[in-house]
Amino acid sequence: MDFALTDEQRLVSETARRFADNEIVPRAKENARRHHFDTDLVRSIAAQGYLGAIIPTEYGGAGLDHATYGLIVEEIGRADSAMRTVISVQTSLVCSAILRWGTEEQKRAYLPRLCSGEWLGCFGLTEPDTGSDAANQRTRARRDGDRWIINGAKMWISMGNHAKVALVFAQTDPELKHRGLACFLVDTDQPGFEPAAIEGKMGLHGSDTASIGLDDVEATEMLGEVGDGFKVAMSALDSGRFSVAAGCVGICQGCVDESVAYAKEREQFGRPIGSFQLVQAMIADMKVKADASRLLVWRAAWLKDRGEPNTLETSVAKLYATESAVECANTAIQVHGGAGYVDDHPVERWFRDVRVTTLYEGTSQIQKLIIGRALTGLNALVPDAA
Ligand code: COS
Repeated sequence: MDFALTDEQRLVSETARRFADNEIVPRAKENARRHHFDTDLVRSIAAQGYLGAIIPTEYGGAGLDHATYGLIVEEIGRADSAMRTVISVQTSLVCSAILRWGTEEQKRAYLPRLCSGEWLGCFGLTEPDTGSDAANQRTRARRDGDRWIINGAKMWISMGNHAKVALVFAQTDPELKHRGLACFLVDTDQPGFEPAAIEGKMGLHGSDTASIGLDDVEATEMLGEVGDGFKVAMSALDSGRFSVAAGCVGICQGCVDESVAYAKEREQFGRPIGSFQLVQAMIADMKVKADASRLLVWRAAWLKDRGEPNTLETSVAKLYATESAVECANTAIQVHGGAGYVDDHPVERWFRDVRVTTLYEGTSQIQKLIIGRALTGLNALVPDAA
């Protein structure tokens, strides 16, 4: 499908594929087995420029377009969703929010350090009791002279144990509902910022996922103004959801490639299982899902690069690519039979890792709600519009 790519995009994609095969794939299985968040590997990814791919060069990024970014994320996503999650959070959620909402001073202070990997960032939106209803933040912020004091808790925060800077969303005035939210830039290196690793995850074992207690945490900076917090979160998620979708294209494609290779090699009834039409049908289903997902990701990228509204198209891509990747990982295990049930083949890890993609950065149901609202113009959460 690379007929649509420029020479530069093809080169970046091939380079990312080589990097992923040489540096990430050999470590992914062991990191998952050991539940190890591989900070050395994160540094290598940063050295490739992948943490700041879509950030302008003047702020330490690589200055690439979204289409090229999507190609990089596809390759990293195929290699290891845990490392793809690092890129999604660092680049799409944290850096893109600072780029869009930060002052010039904030951009110069934060972006070069985040793009280079000197600092990791995390995105503190979700709470123990606040998931899909993101506007209903329980975390509170009160002004105290020049600073803000934040109290509350965050949940399911990727890189929460390793981040130096946290975007913390908090309510400044509950009466104002989503218009009272603010997005604070929080230095995690202070008393009261208390992350704890979440144990027992189904997948993403090579990823750092934390719950965070916030006990009189101080902040002196925010992105935008008081009241902009919800829009900061939603616009960042427009980028985050894009990157999750692109990573899932990589998983779909990986499932096709691994299944074809295995089906040509594995013999039953005296011939390669790939010669049986029922196996070919499974491979064909995965191929269609991989190609369709990729085209939806490219459409969203194309709109983003033209500066056009793309929330609807991003949600379509996220919904389709994540659901497709879940189905492809399941099907790829079926093609591999018993061999797919152990981690000798990547399909086992993909199956466990991919399950979260229809949950995080907005569940599939939330994507359908966004799509449905956009098409009908009706919003059941506003009483008189239902
Ligand atoms: N970009 C910028 N602004 C946006 C936006 C976007 N993509 N989407 C909505 N907004 C704005 C709206 O324009 C509206 O602005 P006004 O106050 O000026 O009217 C405001 O935000 C509120 O929007 P809306 O009424 O749609 O908010 P809802 O409370 O109904 O919530 C959903 C919308 C459900 C879509 C939102 O809460 C959501 O995405 N939930 C899922 C959260 C999520 O993905 N969590 C996972 C985090 S893992 S990192």
